[in-house]
Amino acid sequence: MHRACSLQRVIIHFDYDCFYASVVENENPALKSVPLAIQQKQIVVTCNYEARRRGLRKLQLITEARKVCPEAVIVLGEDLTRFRDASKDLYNFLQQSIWSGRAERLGFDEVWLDCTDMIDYNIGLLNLNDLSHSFFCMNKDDPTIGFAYDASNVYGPTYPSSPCPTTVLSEQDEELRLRFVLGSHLARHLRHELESQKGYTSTVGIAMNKLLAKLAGNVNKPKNQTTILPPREPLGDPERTVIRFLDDHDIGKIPGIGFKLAQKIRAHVLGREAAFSEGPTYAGTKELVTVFDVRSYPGMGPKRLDEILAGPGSFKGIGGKIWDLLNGMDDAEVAKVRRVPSQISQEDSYMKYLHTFEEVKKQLHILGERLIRRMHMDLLEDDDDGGGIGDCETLRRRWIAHPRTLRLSTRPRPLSGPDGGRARASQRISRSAPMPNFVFNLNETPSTLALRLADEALVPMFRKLHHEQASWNLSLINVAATNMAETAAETKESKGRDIGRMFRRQDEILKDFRVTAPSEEVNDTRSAIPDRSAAQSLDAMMAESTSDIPVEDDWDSEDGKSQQLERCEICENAIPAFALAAHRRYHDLSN
Ligand code: DGT
Ligand code: MG
Repeated sequence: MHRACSLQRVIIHFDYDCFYASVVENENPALKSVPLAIQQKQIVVTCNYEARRRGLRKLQLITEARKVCPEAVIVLGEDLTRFRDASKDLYNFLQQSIWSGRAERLGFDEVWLDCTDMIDYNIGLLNLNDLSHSFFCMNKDDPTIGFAYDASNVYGPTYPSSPCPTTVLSEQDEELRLRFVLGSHLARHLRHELESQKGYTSTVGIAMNKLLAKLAGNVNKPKNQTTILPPREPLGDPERTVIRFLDDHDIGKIPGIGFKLAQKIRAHVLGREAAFSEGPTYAGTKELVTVFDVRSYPGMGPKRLDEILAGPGSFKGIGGKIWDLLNGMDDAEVAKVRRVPSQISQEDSYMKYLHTFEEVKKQLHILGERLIRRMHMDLLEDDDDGGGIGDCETLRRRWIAHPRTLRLSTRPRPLSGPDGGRARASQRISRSAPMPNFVFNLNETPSTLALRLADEALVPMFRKLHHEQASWNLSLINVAATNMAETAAETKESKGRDIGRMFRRQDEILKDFRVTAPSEEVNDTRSAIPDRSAAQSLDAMMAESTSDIPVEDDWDSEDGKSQQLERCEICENAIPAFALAAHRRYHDLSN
């Protein structure tokens, strides 16, 4: 029953073309015609297509890139704010264009949309006698909103690229084909809207599930789309399109099969460990082991995969799950749009010691200010009510959620091993406290609020985490706003407490009594970041660059989720965050 339903789904996957470079180009259109590379640490994380034409590649060392294309414009992209903001804007645009509320992001530049309901509705509107003059309705409440299209033909490239003349589609596959014809036109429309309204081109895949939609997009890059068409049945038939499509892929390229799983499968098929290609960044495999190689390996199936993949980190039924993926089956739903992020965090990494207390405090202020700015971007919305007070921009905005907890995490740099070599990266330690209410005050600048946040909350938290008086050897500091309390109930009708309004009212009452200080000089936060350019070995640099460039999860970096440690204020031991409450009870009992 469930599988039958999932066969009907129409999923569209977006991958924005050379995303970071496009963000920079959109800020400065003159860069569109020149080779442009975006640098993080010592790596080109992406480059535009003009640069790619001249031999630049993603994840190339900057030194190499300068040799290959000395004329390339290299822009520093370590501050992710502009990319995050653009990503959020594009995501909002896409999710508002569809009906299902199912729009899921992956990183900053990929989005899946579940368009099944729109396709269902528009199939119902078709005049089967005149498919070439169809109209795709984008708004059920207003039948004039939408676009004209030719439903007798798929738009853009397809897989297979042309139908096999001998294949006769079953009635069910004919129906499916029509659904994907409509999906292909909807994808074209959304791509074009994204380009004309937002200035971003994208590469799109249209298929019946998330796995296939993502892989389909890779077939024709950039600025293009690919639709996977029937025949899709019968299951297990090698002529099935999906099987043929997947069979050529390297096993490691299948979403859901991570690096370690792929290595285990490769080792089983090859009968030995698969060799790696040497490289400073992602070490790809030298040896291609395709989905076909695995599927057709004697005795291969869910049970055998269970045996191969057993071990730490594997879950019950992993073999069946991976076997499904190898057969193009993926029942995973496209996640629903979330109104607010689960948490917001800002972090920076440091190459050098933070020697003095003033340096630490400055970093906490910088990160605090960035955090407050992000909270404004992600957690404020226009207040229709207007509040009726003043005409200042900030006064017309209100909080849609309040983070209740402020968390400070640091990552002490590991000591060198006995042989003098670098030890593996150490874990983060963190400390949480209630978020002070004053950060929700919209009448103060983020910089002013951040000074207070640093003085009154972050510095005391830092002191509790680190007892040394000076020369802190930290590789990272992260400040986070967590434990979101949504204020969905705080509508005009609601009786809930709206901290933003409370400050506004207070501001109105106090305005005649306020003494205004001369505006404070706001530092350029970027220049305050400790000097990263100090001479260091390439090895050290790469170790930093691979581990410290934030992983983009949610709208934030959060690579320390796995094992947060907090310091017990009584015995000073580092305790896993989840166990801290129980640990405190232990102290209570022993008193
Ligand atoms: P594309 O999709 O091939 O046209 O090019 P991009 O630049 O959109 O590349 P994509 O989709 O793989 O990644 C999206 C952005 O994420 C990209 O603009 C830069 C960043 N990014 C990708 N891979 C890495 C990585 O390994 N490390 C870091 N720090 N950033 C990365
Ligand atoms: Mg991309």
